[in-house]
Amino acid sequence: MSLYQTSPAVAEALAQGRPVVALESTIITHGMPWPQNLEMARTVEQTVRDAGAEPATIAVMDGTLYIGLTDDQLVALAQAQNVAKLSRADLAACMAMGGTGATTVAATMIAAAQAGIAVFATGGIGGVHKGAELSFDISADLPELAQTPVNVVAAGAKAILDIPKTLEVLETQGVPVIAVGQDALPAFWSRESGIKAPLRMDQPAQIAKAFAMRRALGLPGGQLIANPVPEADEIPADVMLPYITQATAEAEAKGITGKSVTPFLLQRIFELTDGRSLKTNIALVLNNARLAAQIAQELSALP
Ligand code: PSU
Ligand code: MN
Repeated sequence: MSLYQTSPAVAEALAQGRPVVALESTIITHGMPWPQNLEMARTVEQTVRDAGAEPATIAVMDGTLYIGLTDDQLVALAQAQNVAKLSRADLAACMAMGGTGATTVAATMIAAAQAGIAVFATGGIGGVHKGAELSFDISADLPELAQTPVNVVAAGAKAILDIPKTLEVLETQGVPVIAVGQDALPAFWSRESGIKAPLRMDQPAQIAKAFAMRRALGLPGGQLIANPVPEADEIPADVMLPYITQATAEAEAKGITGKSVTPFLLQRIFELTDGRSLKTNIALVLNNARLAAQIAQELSALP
């Protein structure tokens, strides 16, 4: 029995050496409300196809790790209740026990690397949470970037995180953090975080070449590609700040910890902004999908 099940379209693209872009599923089950989550999942797949690559949404359903989901599976996942949120620690356990779970950035990277997919588009990665010096809440996404060879295209780090600490951990772990088209690290809903990104590359070909160079040097791990949300869709940082502060205070008051923190904050910010944060979130995911498809094309064109 094989370790995972690849959809026919993804298997064919991989066999022909055509560009493939991995997509995560936690953003569907824990990152956005129904029914916008399903609409986003379908639109992001179509955006990858329109940009010349094959999308591979990744999830565990009834114990099987799927690389590429059918539309029926997407519909089922988007509506499912009590789906597990799978990271490095629980991916194998969920598969062993026949469970159903959505993959985070870390688990999606692991699955993508297994299947030979080197580019992955998402919204935002997990990072170092505010107050981590007391809570120790640091996402498993960060060490994953240091050890699994996948390019993760995200809109920077969310301002619900401690961005300077997140950058420090990424630097310690040896992860290239590459801003695209600007010097500043983007801050998810906002284009500007006020912090300069460690690296800047404006061409997908440069990003692909840097990834290939790491491999040639025998360096493990991937790259974090920080792609700013389009200007028309951004919410400026000063507008977001009070909502983030309020949601963070509520999470603390309610004693929300561990895996529940990020989903709680995203849901509260969605409510506090009357849905505006969700529109921006969807726009930046689509923008990341387009860039990821370009990087995948450049990678598959390398010798
Ligand atoms: N950021 C988003 N939406 C999401 C997530 C992050 O804007 O859905 C998800 C991703 O799957 C990410 C995970 O890998 O949250 C990080 O969770 P944690 O902070 O518990 O590691
Ligand atoms: Mn955490």
